Amino acid sequence: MLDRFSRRSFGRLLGLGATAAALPAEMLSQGRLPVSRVGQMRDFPAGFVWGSATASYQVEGAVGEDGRGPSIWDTFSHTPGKTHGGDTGDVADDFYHRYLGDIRLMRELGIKAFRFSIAWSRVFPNGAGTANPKGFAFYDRLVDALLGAGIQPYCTLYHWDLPQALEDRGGWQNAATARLFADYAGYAARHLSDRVKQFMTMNELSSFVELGYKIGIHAPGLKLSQQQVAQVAHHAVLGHGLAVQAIRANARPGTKVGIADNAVATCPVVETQEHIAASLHAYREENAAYLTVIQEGRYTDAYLRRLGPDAPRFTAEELKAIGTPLDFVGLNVYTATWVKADSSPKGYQVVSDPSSYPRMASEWLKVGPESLYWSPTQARNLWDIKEIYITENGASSADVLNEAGECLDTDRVMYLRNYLTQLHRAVSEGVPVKGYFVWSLLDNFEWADGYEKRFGITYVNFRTQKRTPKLSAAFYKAVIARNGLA
Ligand code: GBH
Repeated sequence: MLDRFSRRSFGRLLGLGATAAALPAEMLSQGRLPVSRVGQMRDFPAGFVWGSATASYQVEGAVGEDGRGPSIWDTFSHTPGKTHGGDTGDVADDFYHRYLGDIRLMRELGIKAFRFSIAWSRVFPNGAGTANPKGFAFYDRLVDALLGAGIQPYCTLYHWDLPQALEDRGGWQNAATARLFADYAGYAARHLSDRVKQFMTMNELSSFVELGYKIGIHAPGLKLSQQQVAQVAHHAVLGHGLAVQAIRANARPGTKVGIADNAVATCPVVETQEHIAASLHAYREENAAYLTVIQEGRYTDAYLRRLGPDAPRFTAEELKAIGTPLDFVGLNVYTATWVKADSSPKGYQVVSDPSSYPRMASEWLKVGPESLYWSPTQARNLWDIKEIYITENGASSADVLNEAGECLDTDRVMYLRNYLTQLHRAVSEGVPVKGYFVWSLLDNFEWADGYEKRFGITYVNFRTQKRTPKLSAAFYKAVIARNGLA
């Protein structure tokens, strides 16, 4: 048992801060704090899930094989002027044929879990109706190979590649899409849940709703009115909720259901009580149309007031479905949104960063490691979430192979090290983050940016399909091997 003095210095050594240092010794000894030996101050808890993530259209290629139907991203990427250099996902990383090699790559890095997504139009080429077993069989093979390599499969059901046949009937503007999504999700759960234990309904709802239907820079490339966009967002969260229910109704007992949401990661400009309180309030309001309604089963008053006549139309029954409790929440975290307290009725202000703010290779990717502390912390504090995963985190670099054939992406390593340090801070304080998925295993089709922006920890030569692990892969391998930072 530690005395009061040594408890305090022990706590300080562990970087636990004044609160933890003042905690009773029995909490430390009962292992309720993830304390470990001095010298291993940045350990993660035993069993922490170190993973990597990809998405169907970004890696698979093989768009015409085994009865796959077209998706909105085939249409969009083949429309002149929509993607960088006219790039498409026709071949991408050819993962459809090379997945065994890529699994070996993961194994070599010690990666313990792989987050992939299913292309809806491989399973239901027209979005609905009769399933296409030949298309679905790819995911059977993939899951079996992952398990054979000791890698846990985490399956996302929708990563933006809506079957074109459904877009032709209004896509997410049509509530029928939400119901058909649930049918497809139930089918996937029925056929995979003997082996897949973790499902995520959708990836980044605000991205596909707003980039696809409001700004028009992603598929299907529409610029709808505020009212129409609010309705699309409502159908997206409804599709999520109905899918949660369909997965539960069809999956084996013990299957866990969550989401991979890119909640706006509000961070206090300065870590004082007033700014922290403002940023917590901002987290709830800035995410009102997505994670907040999913967690609370209702839209916030401020959200409905702000939209006024443009607010979505909904029923009480729909809200109930949307709020179906989840087993875990997945957060995609890339960048920080800085918030300060102010005296407006809202009580907070989202700060516009100066033009000097540091960025990675993508213009939008402003560096904010604190987001990986604050996003899961805010979500836990607001909704008492019991299980959180970081379902994506990563960065684009201007990667090149040097004469020795290496890719020394020191900036990505710096980015990852700083973000993981902040994640460790959250875990040390008891925020229940169970795992982390780096985006991405491979350079891949970066949506409207085509192959111009690279997010992989593995360099891909898109002409030859040769894979070269980058310096960041060596870094990640070391993190996994020691279950923590140095
Ligand atoms: C995630 O999106 C996606 O889940 C993943 O598929 C993607 O490859 C990865 O991250 C890296 O981008 O052109 O300025 O309007 C992250 C959210 C959505 C952020 C698209 C950038 C375009 C911003 N991204 N957004 S802008």
